[in-house]
Amino acid sequence: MQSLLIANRGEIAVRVIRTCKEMGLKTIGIYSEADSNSLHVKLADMSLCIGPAEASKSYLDIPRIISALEVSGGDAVHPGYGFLSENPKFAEIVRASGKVFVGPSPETLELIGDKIRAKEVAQRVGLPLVPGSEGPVDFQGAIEVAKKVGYPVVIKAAAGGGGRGIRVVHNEKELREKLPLAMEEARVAFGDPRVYIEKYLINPKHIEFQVLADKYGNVLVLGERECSIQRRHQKLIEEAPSISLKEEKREQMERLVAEFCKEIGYEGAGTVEFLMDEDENFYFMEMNGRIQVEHPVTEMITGIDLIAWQIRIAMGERLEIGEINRRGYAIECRINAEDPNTFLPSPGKVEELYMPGGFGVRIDTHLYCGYSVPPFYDSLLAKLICWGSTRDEAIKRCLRALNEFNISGQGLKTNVEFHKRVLSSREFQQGKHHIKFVEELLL
Ligand code: MV4
Repeated sequence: MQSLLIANRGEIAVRVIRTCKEMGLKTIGIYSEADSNSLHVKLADMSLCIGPAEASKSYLDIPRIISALEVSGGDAVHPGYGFLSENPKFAEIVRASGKVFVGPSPETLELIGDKIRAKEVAQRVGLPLVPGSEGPVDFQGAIEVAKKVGYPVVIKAAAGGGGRGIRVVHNEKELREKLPLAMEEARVAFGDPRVYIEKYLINPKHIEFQVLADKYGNVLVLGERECSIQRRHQKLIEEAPSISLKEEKREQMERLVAEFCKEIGYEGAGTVEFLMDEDENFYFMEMNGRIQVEHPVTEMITGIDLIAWQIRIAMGERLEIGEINRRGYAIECRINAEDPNTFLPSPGKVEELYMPGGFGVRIDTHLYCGYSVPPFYDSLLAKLICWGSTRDEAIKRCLRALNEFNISGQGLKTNVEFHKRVLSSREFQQGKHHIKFVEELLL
């Protein structure tokens, strides 16, 4: 492999390009008409404009991306996160073009995209599940299951995930009303009306395990990340390790996660997602077959470049990382272009930019002074990742770094102040936060 096309934009395109350069790979960028001034276009060895601003006609348009791959002569595609990263058809077409897809096989993507099939595998390897339906439910089945496990319950679309296609219901009347709507919604959104039922857990934590798996059945679990600070399924702060998890439990979960990955023939970097209740009970939710936004917190405590390993695995290299030494704590704050009051996106031109630095501070961003943040894509501007030898040190370093941040320009607003508020809160500092914390904080 000599060259790699990055089928993405923003900070993750920059992140992938940086590692490629260190590995001696030629980088090919693609961009929409709204992104011609993007940093990834400036950093890539060559770039191709693939279409207009709308993602459906550029970053989500498979034929246009495959054409760019052919024209540029790239050997491989890195999909980043979002866009086509977990699309089995895209992975299949890249493979059929004789190119390397940096990620799991189309078959594996298909499997984990079906949350019902993924849960069946999880059950088989002994991962704990939330009490609920076994497989998809019809109207009568749903009512029976809900009666058995008790309300509230959650209706989830088999083809959903990441918070898409989920609905909480509190009693039988509401279930009878919402179930047909949920099925219809799932059919329209995903072309798959199947739904399943789970008991709704109250105020759990979101904990996910990072894995790397090669083509030869070797699986490495690189510990967990806690991602409970979120709003409307958009994560805002992530950290590793979780302070709510004892070493024995961590090791037990890592063994089960490795079994799960072996069972599905997983290849590449992936994340297995759980909810955890106050008694350290884990419940399998889903697997994500991509690199995630929050991967740097794992990199910061393990010293392992996850993007480099994604690429090496795709090239057929063996996972040869002996003992992984984990050290200290890392916290990531997602700096978004959004109004601090309404949380609505507030893109604009970056006129002043000062970014923090110093010991234990990492920033992954595509921003530069004079760059105009386009309104067409997600509002992530930068990720501030701080390391500390203790969690308290990591929190203090994050707060210090946030105080140094200055991103300003016409119309541009950020959530820097929000992060200071969360990191200063007693709940976060004591590790008592859960997935409903931000909602409660804003009340
Ligand atoms: C749940 C739940 C409570 N009980 N399942 C949303 C995203 C998807 N991966 C799983 N989700 C949830 N599933 C049961 N049985 C609560 C959520 C949930 C959530 C999970 C993780 C992070 C943020 C969340 C926000 C709202 C709901």
